Amino acid sequence: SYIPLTPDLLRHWLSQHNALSQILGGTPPTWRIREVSNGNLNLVFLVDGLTGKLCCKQSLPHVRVAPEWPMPLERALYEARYMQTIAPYVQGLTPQLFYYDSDMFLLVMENLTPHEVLRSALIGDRAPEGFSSIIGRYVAQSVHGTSWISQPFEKGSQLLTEFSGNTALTRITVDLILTDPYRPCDRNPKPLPELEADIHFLQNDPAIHVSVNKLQHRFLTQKQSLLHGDLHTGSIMLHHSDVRVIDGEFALMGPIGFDCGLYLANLFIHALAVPHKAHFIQAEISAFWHSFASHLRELLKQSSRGDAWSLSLPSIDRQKLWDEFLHSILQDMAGFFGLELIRRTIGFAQVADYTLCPTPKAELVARKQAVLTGHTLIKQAKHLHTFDAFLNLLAPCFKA
Ligand code: SR1
Ligand code: MG
Repeated sequence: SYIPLTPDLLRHWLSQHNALSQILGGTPPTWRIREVSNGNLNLVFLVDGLTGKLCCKQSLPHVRVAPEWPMPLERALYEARYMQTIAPYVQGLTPQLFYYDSDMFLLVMENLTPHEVLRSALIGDRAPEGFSSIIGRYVAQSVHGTSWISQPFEKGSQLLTEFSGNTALTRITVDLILTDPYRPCDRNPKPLPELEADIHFLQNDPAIHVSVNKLQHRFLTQKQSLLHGDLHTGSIMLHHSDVRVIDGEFALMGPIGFDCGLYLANLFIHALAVPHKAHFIQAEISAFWHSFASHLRELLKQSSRGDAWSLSLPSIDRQKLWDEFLHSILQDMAGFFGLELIRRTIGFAQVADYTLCPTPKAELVARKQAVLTGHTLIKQAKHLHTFDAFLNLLAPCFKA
């Protein structure tokens, strides 16, 4: 039965699991076990043995960084399901899952040392160019493989069933990303005094509330594909060109643009915090979209098993269908990008990138740009027709 692990309890648990003990090699007392939890929610341990190593991740019955906030344990089950579901499509871009214990809510997976979390690599200026092309491919492959276009509708219905119970983490997203920043809420941290007017505006502007309401509705109703659901720069690890997406516990069926928008917004915040890296980040943002769009088009070309888009079309009409699909993803991406920018700047779960600002004044400028750009994107998303138009809305920050 469930008990939160300590290094010694984990040592004992691993010693009871032959296949895992064999990966580690040597005897249990020789295993080096370190707790390295640094996300908001879970316990994470790295285990080094004589011949192999493992990463063990366990749910806690509360939010790790806010113990007074209870949280159901089942998120580990959804993470395991997500990893198993998308592994066949994404060709090695996730860690290997070795074992899931449904009583302990414990995942045992590939230990990715010497990989580094992308956010830390960006902060330490160690991220190599071009990682976003790989993320673009990952999103294209994972959302295409789990869509209604690539598989019989019975499989899509099964995914809806398997992931619709992930309500506790979807509730976090609904509250933290789609609602709290736009209303007074105890979870929102006390803002810098100079941001109070910007926040007051966000919380009282009916025009932005109309757009946010529409994005809430799209998030909850557009069950296009299986999403990662929390694809930010802390959910990616890399070592040179080996890039892996981790932490799929927020997985749900939803609008494809949500994964795209969250990822790009987190990259963009890095550029706001470190303006001299604006060109590097702008290139990554473009690389993501071009890779995503070209991989998705290629996969759509090969799709033949879906019950959506099952009728053959003359080439010109097929192209038009794909253009319209990408266009709607672009618009969703822009809207969710705006929401993510705002919540990471004024909401409960902020990001470490802002600590790179050299002075309080520079941090204020970066945060104001994030709120303003987020606001603009949320309102303008529905009017965007091209990726260049999306980039143009970011351009004032890249030029600053
Ligand atoms: C209470 S959890 C806060 C945030 O951490 C996760 O990584 C998600 O981004 C969530 O919104
Ligand atoms: Mg996470």
